[in-house]
Amino acid sequence: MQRSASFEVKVYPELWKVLDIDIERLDKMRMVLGEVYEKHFLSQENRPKGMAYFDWVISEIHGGRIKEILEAKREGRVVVGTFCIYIPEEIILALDGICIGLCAGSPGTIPDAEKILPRNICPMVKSAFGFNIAKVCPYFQSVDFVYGETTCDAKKKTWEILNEYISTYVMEIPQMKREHDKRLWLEEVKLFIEKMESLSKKKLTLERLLEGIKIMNAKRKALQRLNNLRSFNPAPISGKDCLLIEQIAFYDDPIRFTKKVNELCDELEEKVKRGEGVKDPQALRIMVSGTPMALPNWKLHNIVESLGGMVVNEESCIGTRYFKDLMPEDFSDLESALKALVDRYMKIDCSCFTPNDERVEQVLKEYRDSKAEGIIYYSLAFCHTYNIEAYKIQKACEKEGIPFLFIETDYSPEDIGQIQTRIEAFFETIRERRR
Ligand code: BJ8
Repeated sequence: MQRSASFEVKVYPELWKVLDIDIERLDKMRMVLGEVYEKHFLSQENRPKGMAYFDWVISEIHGGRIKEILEAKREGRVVVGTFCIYIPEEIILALDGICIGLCAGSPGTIPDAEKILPRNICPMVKSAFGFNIAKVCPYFQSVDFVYGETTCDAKKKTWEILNEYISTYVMEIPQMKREHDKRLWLEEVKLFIEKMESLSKKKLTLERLLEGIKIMNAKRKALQRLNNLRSFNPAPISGKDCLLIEQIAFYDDPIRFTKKVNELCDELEEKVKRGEGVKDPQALRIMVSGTPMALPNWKLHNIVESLGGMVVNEESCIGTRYFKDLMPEDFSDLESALKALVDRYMKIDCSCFTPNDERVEQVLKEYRDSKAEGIIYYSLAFCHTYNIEAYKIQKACEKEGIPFLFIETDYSPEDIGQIQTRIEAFFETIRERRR
């Protein structure tokens, strides 16, 4: 095993062997991850002290958390791998399970996937699939099964093939939000409960569900608190660090994660009181809107912040779409709690829905709340729904006089220079407005 520079993503060869990991390859990947992390995260100036916990989480990404998960499995807890924020985590937690959002943000596993999947589909789907077939993700190797969904064509057809490698269940997500669509989804949620009950050998009760709801509400409130602090100028934390926390939210222990995010927010509130920020108050404030950026996809944030901008909001599933809506906590029976759960999840404004006009309103609201000065609309290549929906968002931005830039990209570094040039020109238009 090689050693990286000063920041090291820890090695766990014995554990990896038990999990049937391609050890040599994972070792190379963790070296690259360590170098990239050191370069882009640890080099930032005025970084809050509370980020030390999240640095530790990354250093333990291939072992520490895996050990916790395997220990939980030994206690009979069910571990579910997911790829979408429509999978109701409250239910998994209520039945004592663990929910892990699986890795899907690396270009390194795409060539593996392209041996089986077509090249011209979303890089997130290919990356995730590649992680599994190349056996380089300790999380994939640890989950009991994967719960996929029918949100987009690339995903739903890939699940059929993924099921040949790892047990994959699919939840049907309606594509409209009429009353009968909600009824259909409630039935799907009930099938999910049945599946979880049979594996966990536990029965979902109202009390259990309320426990799950409270854990998730606390986690979402902590993330809301963090996001709200970015609206101050100067912002007390960088966009890169916030994106990292939003990514870690999908696999860390939820109770510990919530505590650490709140501790970080305590520190940031003090910084705000003292008027301290991570960058000059003149830094351009940019909101990012669009497709999720799965770990370790930091490409756009790196470009924006290396050019002197500051990302102040992610209108994305790895961002506000995950935490903007809470659940009520007072129910008299399980059925009404499940109906409220359906209502909460149907507020997610993913572009796979039609019509999806509430997203337009939400983007404008988040733009105002975050005190951004321009929107970069981010779409992964071949994501048809987000790509097409850019038209409506752009039109709304033009009407409101909001500077708007559309970027369609994948995980490769090849277009970084071109994106930099476009963002520099975009920054210049924002500076013009300031004059
Ligand atoms: S709720 S955004 S997490 S589906 S995989 S749709 S990028 S082509 S991720 Fe998503 Fe759930 Fe919606 Fe959110 Fe496009 Fe790629 Fe499909 Fe994607």
